Amino acid sequence: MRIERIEAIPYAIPYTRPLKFASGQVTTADHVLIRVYTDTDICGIADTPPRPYTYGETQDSIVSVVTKIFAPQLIGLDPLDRSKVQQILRRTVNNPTAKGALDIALWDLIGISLGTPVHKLLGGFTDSMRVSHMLGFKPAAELLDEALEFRSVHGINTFKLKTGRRPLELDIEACRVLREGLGDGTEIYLDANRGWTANEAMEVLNRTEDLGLSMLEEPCDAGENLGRRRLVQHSKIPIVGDESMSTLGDVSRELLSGGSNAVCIKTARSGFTEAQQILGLCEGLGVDVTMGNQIDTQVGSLATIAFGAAFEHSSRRAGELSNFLDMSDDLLAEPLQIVDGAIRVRDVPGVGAEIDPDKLAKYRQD
Ligand code: MUC
Ligand code: MG
Repeated sequence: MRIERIEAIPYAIPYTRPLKFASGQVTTADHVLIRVYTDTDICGIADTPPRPYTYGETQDSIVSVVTKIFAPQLIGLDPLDRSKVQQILRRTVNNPTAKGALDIALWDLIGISLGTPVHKLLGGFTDSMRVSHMLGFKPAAELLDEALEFRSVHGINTFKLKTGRRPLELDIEACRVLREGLGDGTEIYLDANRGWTANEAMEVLNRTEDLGLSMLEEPCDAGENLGRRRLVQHSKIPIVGDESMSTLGDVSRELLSGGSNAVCIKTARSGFTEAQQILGLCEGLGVDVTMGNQIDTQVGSLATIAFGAAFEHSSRRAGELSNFLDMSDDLLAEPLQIVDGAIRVRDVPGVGAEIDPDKLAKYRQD
């Protein structure tokens, strides 16, 4: 089997519930659908979310790097030669979601060619993942209404609250209102997307100590080395690295230097191959992981589920898998279902992201 052709299709689907956070906001999913075709007519699929404020990628840059830099080097290769593919992708710096999507599309077509679901090829640990829902910036009362709705309608009992606002009281108040309204049996953790300084984050942790928060993600810029290390040393809850550690090298550097002591794994930027290496590193070091969300579509969320469910270490915690519900539509032919707070893997060959051709025709921008 040889890679014959690679497509990068820009498309745009509006959000019904735009998400705002400390580093940016999304109102439309201006993503890129990647399709890798082989000489056997098998095609692998993946989604890329451009996040200029996180990785410097845009919809145009993703289309360009995939079609002009990566496709010419990958065409003709056997998709099973995954290390060769990785070597080629690594030769170009940055562009993490473009690389991640190419890797996922290759795993997808390998799974299809073997007639095997990718979650089984990767590890086959379980067949579903508990769901954590991400709450964007909103007044505290609206946050609580959204969380209560997601808990009663979808059975979701874990929430990641976007924080990193100033004055700090805004987020402290939101934490308090959520805890009081949701009760002690609901997991709540925070993601500041580098919005605070390390000292501000310390103050928030001190002032929310009684609220039973479980983790704090990217409290400040990881470049604030000493402050961040001090925070990690003094915090009673794990300090999770997300955008400060988008490669295996970054993860090892941040863990070893004490910049974080838990890791958010995102298949959108690491693909399955590097995500597996990061997971192994974390497991070996005794570091917790969360399966994160790049504000993914259903196509992207399905990839996170396939990976997260494949291993014990990645399926322990609830994965961030529900923000596709904030979109007005999606490309997936058969919508994802959250039942009793969990999503099942697709028991079909590959990752299982079958695209609805009419929806793609409607939303594509090229
Ligand atoms: C997160 O965990 O930081 C924010 C932007 C994005 O693409 O993903 C997030 C969620
Ligand atoms: Mg994050």
